[in-house]
Amino acid sequence: MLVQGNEILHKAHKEFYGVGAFNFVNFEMLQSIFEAAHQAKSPIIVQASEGAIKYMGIDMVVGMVKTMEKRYPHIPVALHLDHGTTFESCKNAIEAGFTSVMIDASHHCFEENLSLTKQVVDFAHTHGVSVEAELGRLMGIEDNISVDEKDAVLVNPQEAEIFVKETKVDYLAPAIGTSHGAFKFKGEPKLDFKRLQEVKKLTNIPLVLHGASAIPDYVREAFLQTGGDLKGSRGVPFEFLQESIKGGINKVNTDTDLRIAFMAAVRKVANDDPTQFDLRKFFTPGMEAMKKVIIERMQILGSANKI
Ligand code: PGH
Ligand code: CA
Ligand code: ZN
Repeated sequence: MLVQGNEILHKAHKEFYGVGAFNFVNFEMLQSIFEAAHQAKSPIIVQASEGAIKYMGIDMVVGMVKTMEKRYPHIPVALHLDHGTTFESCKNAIEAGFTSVMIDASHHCFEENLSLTKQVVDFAHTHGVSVEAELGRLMGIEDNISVDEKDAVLVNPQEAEIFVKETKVDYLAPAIGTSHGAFKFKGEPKLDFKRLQEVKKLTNIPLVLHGASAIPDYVREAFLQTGGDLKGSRGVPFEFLQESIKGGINKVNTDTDLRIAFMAAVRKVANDDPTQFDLRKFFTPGMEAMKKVIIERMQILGSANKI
């Protein structure tokens, strides 16, 4: 059932678990996410970035999700715009049928981020759609980074409190040291859990972790074994994901893990049988590989068996 983001995340917030927000760029990813949710009995958020919307067309994005939610009516699902950059982009998504949008204005100054977020919230709430915003910059932090440097890139908890009060945003992504993609940390992984707890205490709303892919060893290995190159890749360890959830994270954004798992399986078919050109022979194992990663994640985040 297609529901607004709040419906899924308020429950997660109250019961202290995390819900995977999985990016998709095609039917295969979407199908894997729904099938995993079905098997793990988990609610889901499916999200499309502006790039993904450009790639598929917004009518296709919404059409596919509406078909899937009919196919799996027992699964609570929200359709979310990931990293919306403008008011128009959020408005288009809302009018097309998205039930949740992110306005990402965190690269602007605090006042501009606040006023743009407020504008999106005012519009979204009159349409029954939930809104996510971001504070701070997504960036790895290292042990030897100074307090000043940390303060320059990570969320400021006092600002977060003001921001949430003034904008009435539904959920917030506080930067605590993660980044997008396969190369999140140069040395040992490090996140600012104290800052996270502080933000949770002062805002008391669902919080979002971006750049939350773990790149589990078996996924990296599968990619490397096919001749792929991911040298130096490092994700957010599972223990860190669980620690984040204890600190108040409820929406856990995941894209990279799915891409690597899928492409490792596709590469394997290509290597094993150079004569193969039936797309389904590549994509079926790709979907199986993604599904495994997603189910494992649902168990780790605590959203499994919540429906
Ligand atoms: C993400 C995805 N999407 O908004 O934050 O992060 O690259 O870690 O999957 P990953
Ligand atoms: Ca941002
Ligand atoms: Zn993100």
